[in-house]
Amino acid sequence: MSTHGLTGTDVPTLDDDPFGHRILTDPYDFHARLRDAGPVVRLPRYGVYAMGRYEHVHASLQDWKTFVSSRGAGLTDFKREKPWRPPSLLLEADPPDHTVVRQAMGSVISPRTVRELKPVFRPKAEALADRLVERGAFDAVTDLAEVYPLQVFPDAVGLPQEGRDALLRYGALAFNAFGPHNDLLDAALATAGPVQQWIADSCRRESLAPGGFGARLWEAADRGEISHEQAPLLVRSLLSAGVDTTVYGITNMMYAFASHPEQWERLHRAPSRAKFAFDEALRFESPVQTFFRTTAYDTEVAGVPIPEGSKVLLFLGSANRDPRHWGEAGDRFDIAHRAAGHVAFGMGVHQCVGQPIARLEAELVLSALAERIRGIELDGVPRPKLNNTIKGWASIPVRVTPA
Ligand code: QZP
Repeated sequence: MSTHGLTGTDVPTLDDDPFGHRILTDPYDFHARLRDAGPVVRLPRYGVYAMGRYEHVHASLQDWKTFVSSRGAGLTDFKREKPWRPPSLLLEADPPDHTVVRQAMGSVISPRTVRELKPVFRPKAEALADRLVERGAFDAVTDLAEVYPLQVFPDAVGLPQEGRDALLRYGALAFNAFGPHNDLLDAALATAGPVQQWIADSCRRESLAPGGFGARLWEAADRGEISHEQAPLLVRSLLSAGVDTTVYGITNMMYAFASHPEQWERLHRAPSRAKFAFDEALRFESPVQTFFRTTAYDTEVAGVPIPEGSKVLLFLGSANRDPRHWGEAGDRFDIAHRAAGHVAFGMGVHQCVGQPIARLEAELVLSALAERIRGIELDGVPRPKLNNTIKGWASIPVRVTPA
């Protein structure tokens, strides 16, 4: 670590590449160095600032006036460079514009509308759990985490049947695009054309089945809550943020359990803890590891000056293990932890609006498995899946003992 003078104050500097394969594969040593280096650190490789401690990540997420989203939640500063797609009206917007759109999305995805999905989602989780237990050995990613969300979510949105494989590829593209233009983004861009076309087509009113989240967003436009020009972009937000996030959330939860069999035994004895176990898994290995804000004016965090127009990389996955907040237990997966307050869903005005759907999917899958499975263990070496923003696994072979 070196220090670099900026307006008279020394800002710690780290030369690491947080978007390189090594740190994306196993970020936790880097997180500890980032937190120990200081509350605000410079990453000269990308000309950005970074925060890894819970206190400052949390505070910056709440402070939407200073740390704006309208200049992009990725490395690209929308004020200076052209975004790769028209900006999201939700993610890449600030109040008061954001507030209107968020309200419309929040009325479509409400605790009530999501509660109505439970009887639709539950039997599919139970049927899948039955099949997997029957097999005894399966891949927790390709046979479970990549399967279940796609069995329920596209139908809930009302998407066309044909071409749904574009959803995961679009997610990989969108989440890589928050990072630098590296090999991972290049690989996603190579097949992006038809994927983006399918997404755009699916956001049109004619494509969306009645009664689904997509149609309901168009109805919100009919009621004047949003404009008809905004409706397809809000549907696009569902498709950008609603698939990979839940796939990786279920993936990482299964990884946490497969690598901590004693925690599974506790869950099996009390499957109603599934809800809390999901939060602990999100805290322990956060699917969305990082995203950016941009400073709207010259500011200061913990005495460190940050000039206007700086990109600030917030390490959610690091905040969620920071021993300054969680104690030494922060690095341990323990379903008895009180994981409340984690920032895996963000915090503040942008906190995940789809959260009730994600929770419903994860809890149904986990409780269905917890009731049927007494023991779980790794049955091979898990293979990581690399992405500039979202952390997960390509394969997690497991073996299970039926209850
Ligand atoms: C992605 C959108 C963790 C977030 C970056 C996930 C996300 C949220 C919203 C959108 C995309 O509105 O397109």
